[in-house]
Order: sequence, then C-alpha cells, then structure tokens
Amino acid sequence: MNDVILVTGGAGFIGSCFIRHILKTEEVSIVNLDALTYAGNPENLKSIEKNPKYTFVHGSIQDAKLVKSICEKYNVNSIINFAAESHVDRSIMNAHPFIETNALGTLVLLETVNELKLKLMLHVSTDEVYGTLGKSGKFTEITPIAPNSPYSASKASSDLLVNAFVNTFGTPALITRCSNNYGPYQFPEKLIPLMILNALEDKPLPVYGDGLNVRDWIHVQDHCEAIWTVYKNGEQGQVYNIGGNCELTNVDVVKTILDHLNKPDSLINFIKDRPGHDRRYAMDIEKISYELDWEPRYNFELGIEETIKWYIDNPNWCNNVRTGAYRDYYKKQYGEI
Ligand code: NAD
Ligand code: TDX
Repeated sequence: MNDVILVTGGAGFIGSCFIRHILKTEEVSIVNLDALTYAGNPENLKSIEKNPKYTFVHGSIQDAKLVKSICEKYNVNSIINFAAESHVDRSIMNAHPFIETNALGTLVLLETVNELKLKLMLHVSTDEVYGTLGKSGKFTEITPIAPNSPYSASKASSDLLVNAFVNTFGTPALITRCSNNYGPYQFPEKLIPLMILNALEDKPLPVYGDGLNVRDWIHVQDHCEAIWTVYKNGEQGQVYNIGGNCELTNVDVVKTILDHLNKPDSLINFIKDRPGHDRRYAMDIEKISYELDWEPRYNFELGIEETIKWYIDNPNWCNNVRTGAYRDYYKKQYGEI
C-alpha cells in the first residue's frame, strides 16, 4: 500500500515545495495540516490543490485531538513536520509562538506517533540549533546543540524532544538539519526575497551589522529532495545534516542580487546588527552524502538567477503577501518604509 503522509506546515515556503515535488514524482498521498499563519499561503499550492492524492486541513499541530482524528480518518502512516514559526527576527520580538508551535506542537506530533503506532516521523530542523562558528570548521551531526536565538532555542527544544522520544519510547523518528534555503515562494521577510523585492523598487537594502556574517545557501528543491532521501532510506533515531556547500557573506549575496538586477551597490544600507546574530554557519554533509548518496545539485549562480526571475514574473504573489500586517512588521523591524 502506498504511504499516506501527514505533511505539517505544507503551505509555507519549504513544505509547499516538498508537496509540489512529491506529488509529481512519487506514488504517495499527502494530507497537509497548516494553521495558515502569516507565512502559510494556499497560493503556494494552487498547482496541485485539485490533485486527488492531496488533502488540505486548516488547523494547528498543537491541537492533539485534530492531529489524531486526521491520522485516523486518512489512514496516515507517517508524518513529516515542517510546521514552525521560522523567522529569527520575529522570535526576538516575541518568543511565545515559537515555543508553542515549534516545541509544544512537535510534542503533540510525537505523542500521536506513539499512540497510533505510526511508521515514521521525520522532523525538519535547522543548522541554527548548533549555534555559531568561528572562521573555520563546520557543523557535524555530533556538534553540541548551542542555540543563540529564541527561534533556534525553540527548534533545539523540538530536536531534543524527538531524541528523548526515540530513546525513551523507541518512537520511530529521525531529524534533518538544513542550512539556509532560497528559491521561489519564500516569504519576503527572509534575506534573499526581501533584498530582491526592495532592489526591484529601488528601496534601501537593510544589511545587519558589517554584512560579513556567513550563511551556507541551499536551493529549496535540493533540500526537499534530501528530505525525501532521508524519509525513504534514513536510519531511525539518526540526525542528518543537509547543506548546499555554498558559504557566502550576506553582503556578497546582496551584491549578487544587485548585479543581476543592474542596480547600484549604493542601495545597500548597513543598519544596527541583529541581537545575538550568529556569525557563521557551515554544514558538513559527509554523512548524508556517503550513507544515503545525496548531494546538492543546484549551483548558486544559476539558482539565484532563477529565483530573481521568479519574483519578477510573479508580482501578484509578491503583492498579495505584502499585506497590512507585513507592512506593520516591516515598519517595526526597519523603521519607516
Ligand atoms: P515558513 O515560515 O515559510 O512556513 C511555515 C509553515 O508552518 C506556514 O505554512 C505556517 O502557516 C505553518 N505553521 C505555523 N505554525 C503552525 C502550527 N501551529 N500548526 C500548523 N502549521 C503551522 O517556514 P519554512 O521556511 O518553509 O520552514 C519550514 C521548516 O523548515 C521549519 O521547521 C523551519 O524551521 C525549517 N528550516 C527552514 C530553513 C530556511 O532556510 N527557511 C532552513 C532549515 C530548516
Ligand atoms: O533584513 C535583513 N538583513 C540582514 O542582514 C535580514 C532579514 C537578514 N539579514 C541577515 C541575517 C542573517 O545573517 O541575513 C542572514 C540571513 O537572514 P535570514 O534570511 O533571516 O535567515 P537566518 O537568520 O540565517 O535563518 C534562516 O536559516 C535557517 C531561516 O530563517 C531559518 O528558518 C532557518 O532555520
């Protein structure tokens, strides 16, 4: 029998890419449970919403009764958990929703897996749980967890819960930890889409601090293919790092975007640093490469070009997500628009 997978947070940036990709390539059914927060957008799933192997349920992973009833009703046999509050700057403004969804929501899913004896839960996590690196070295799966932001602390909490359930109850679960994603449909609060949209409108590009913080960029399609590889072939109880082998400073990312758009570097506006700003992330992906034969396929130059083109070609999507609530957030974070 084909898998019925409960994908949580599937209306967001990465979850929607995963659903679009998997429904095209695999014989599985997907039930998408999403709370449709500011980051959840049904437009991301327009292309597959009528697919008979796809069902959408509006609700929260914190709702244990709902999660259980969905699993029973649709004969779900596994869960892939993308649902999260995902933006560091928002977690600095208010950490509560982060703990509620990321930690407590994950706990509900783990308890459901135990109660209904589901086959597997894959928990989608982040490199940020490892904290920050100096100039050299990379995060491996045994790097100690040392989160620095409320966001990363909430993701670390969820990872620790998964680990505790595996060890205490033998829960069939595993964790992926990925570096910074970019690509189409990313909400424009994150660095790359924010900079593309501001540059297109000749607005200042707000770069925190000296702009020399380093992130390891991966195309969202590569991340989704890696998640599927781990879902199919990963070992229960294990953690798998995923990364793009592409370390760049923020200012280099921003300059690349400006170059592609033929806009001047003078649009860059260095502003006050993010509190607790992690200096550098870099992922060691030897484990997933050797054990599961996965490597990222995208090259950043090509990926960023395609991504910029997508934002240019989809003005309606961009305008629809920049609602009044978005403008309020922008004003609070960056000052007058
Ligand atoms: P996103 O903010 O774009 O989407 C999150 C989705 O979760 C939204 O659709 C939202 O409506 C939904 N959601 C929020 N709270 C919910 C709840 N209580 N119940 C059900 N749904 C809820 O985030 P993203 O960038 O797509 O990230 C997805 C996952 O990948 C997150 O767990 C994040 O921590 C992780 N991750 C992200 C990145 C990245 O660079 N974006 C990198 C590594 C890991
Ligand atoms: O306006 C900005 N100016 C700026 O300089 C923004 C939004 C960001 N930055 C910097 C901060 C970071 O060094 O750019 C870098 C990337 O920032 P974000 O896009 O906010 O990502 P980051 O904080 O690195 O976290 C991301 O990667 C790991 C995702 O948001 C997380 O969900 C994921 O877990």
